[in-house]
Amino acid sequence: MSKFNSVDYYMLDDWLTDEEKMIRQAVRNYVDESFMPLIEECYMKGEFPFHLVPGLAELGVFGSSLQGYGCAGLNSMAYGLICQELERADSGLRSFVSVQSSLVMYPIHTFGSEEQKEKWLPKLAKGEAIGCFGLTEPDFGSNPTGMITRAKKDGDHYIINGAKMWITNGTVADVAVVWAKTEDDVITAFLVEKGTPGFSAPEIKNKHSLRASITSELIFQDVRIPAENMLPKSKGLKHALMCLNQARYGITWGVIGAAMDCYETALDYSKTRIQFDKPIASFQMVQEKLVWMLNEITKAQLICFRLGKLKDEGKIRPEHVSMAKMNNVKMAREVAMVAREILGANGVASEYPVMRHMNNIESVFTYEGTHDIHILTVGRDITGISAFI
Ligand code: TGC
Ligand code: FAD
Repeated sequence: MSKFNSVDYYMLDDWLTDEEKMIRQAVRNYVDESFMPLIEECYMKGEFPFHLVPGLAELGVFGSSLQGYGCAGLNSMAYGLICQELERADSGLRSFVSVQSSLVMYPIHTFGSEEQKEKWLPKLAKGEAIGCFGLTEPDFGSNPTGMITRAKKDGDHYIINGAKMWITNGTVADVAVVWAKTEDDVITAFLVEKGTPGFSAPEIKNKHSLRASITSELIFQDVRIPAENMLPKSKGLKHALMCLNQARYGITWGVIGAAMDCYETALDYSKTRIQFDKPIASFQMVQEKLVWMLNEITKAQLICFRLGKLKDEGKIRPEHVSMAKMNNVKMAREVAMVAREILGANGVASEYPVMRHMNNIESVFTYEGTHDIHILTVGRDITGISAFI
């Protein structure tokens, strides 16, 4: 049973239903019992603990907010709380679930044919298949519109050529959702299965961040796939961005978990670390840092609670998600840095989770739209002027 209690200074738990609290507790217990004892070693070795995937599936975390096909059909608050608990352990764990749920199952559910849904969704929900999402290319990250990966129709097949970069779970994925331009220049999604001739997915090794997560290149050299592997309702960048909205939503909650872990670690440490014959928590400058962390976490929680309600009421706009991703990831990045400071030299030790979170958040700051891209998205919304063109 987990000993962790949420950081909840404003008693926001009052706004959760019993079911939402129960789901959070179940994920919290699983993470604390099964994942926490392994994470530091996994991070150091650069491995993801794949043997825990069936346990995660049993909790219903894969495609948790989708309906049917073995998915749990939970609301957005519950999905957010799941992400929070996972990322309290490690951003790599939340990433795994974000990609599987929001970037693989969501597009198949939303843009796929009935056959594609029947074939993939139950397996992905049970963790019997792993997926990845290929949008970013070596030369097109923030600006995916420029992508050069092509899918050319050839009878009842498509032939794919190109490359994707920085793809979470690429090497281990059974199925890749790949975004490519068709001959009429429309960005479209295709399902490319592991082992298809001409398709390879080498791992990108030696990262300093998200080490407990697999990141890969995807290489396509005349990869011939059946025409029915195209997601028939996917048409244009907008549909890729719709998937990103789902994942970005999860990140806004997830990073609060990482920040909570940093805050709790710093708070505990400050009460027991003695300098000048007093616990460092007694020093005004340390108290200021702790209060600042709690204040920032609380503001981020308020954003998420409102965002979750907007999502469930169908009132959410992509720009709302951008503002939350922008605020909350920056918050977590800074909270991790201040926590590291409070721990002094111990802040860099692997005995404490702080520097691992700090390094992880550097990736989270960049992926799913960089911090600056989200600023410009909100800027475009309020001024009506696009800084992108
Ligand atoms: P733009 O003209 O703005 O948009 C094209 C069409 O899409 C609509 N749209 C959106 N729709 C849904 N959701 C959104 N978030 C949307 N943003 C825009 C827009 O209304 C338009 O619709 P229509 O009907 O007029 O056609 O396109 P743009 O080329 O100017 O690009 C805008 C920009 C820069 C915001 C976009 O390209 C962007 O978001 N870039 C960032 C790329 C990104 O986030 N990549 C993420 C890759 S996946 C990843 O990182 C996974 S990490 C995995 C893990 O968790 O481990
Ligand atoms: P660039 O686009 O080259 O940006 C570099 C810098 O320029 C940034 O600071 C950016 O903010 C700034 N910049 C760019 N354009 C503008 C502008 N118009 N105005 C102001 N500043 C600008 N992608 C996937 O498709 N699938 C995945 O599963 C995936 N997983 C990832 C996992 C990890 C660990 C990482 C690190 C990345 C992952 N990505 C994935 C890629 C990620 O989405 C991209 O890294 C991200 O979109 C940014 O692209 P880029 O790295 O090419 O940076």
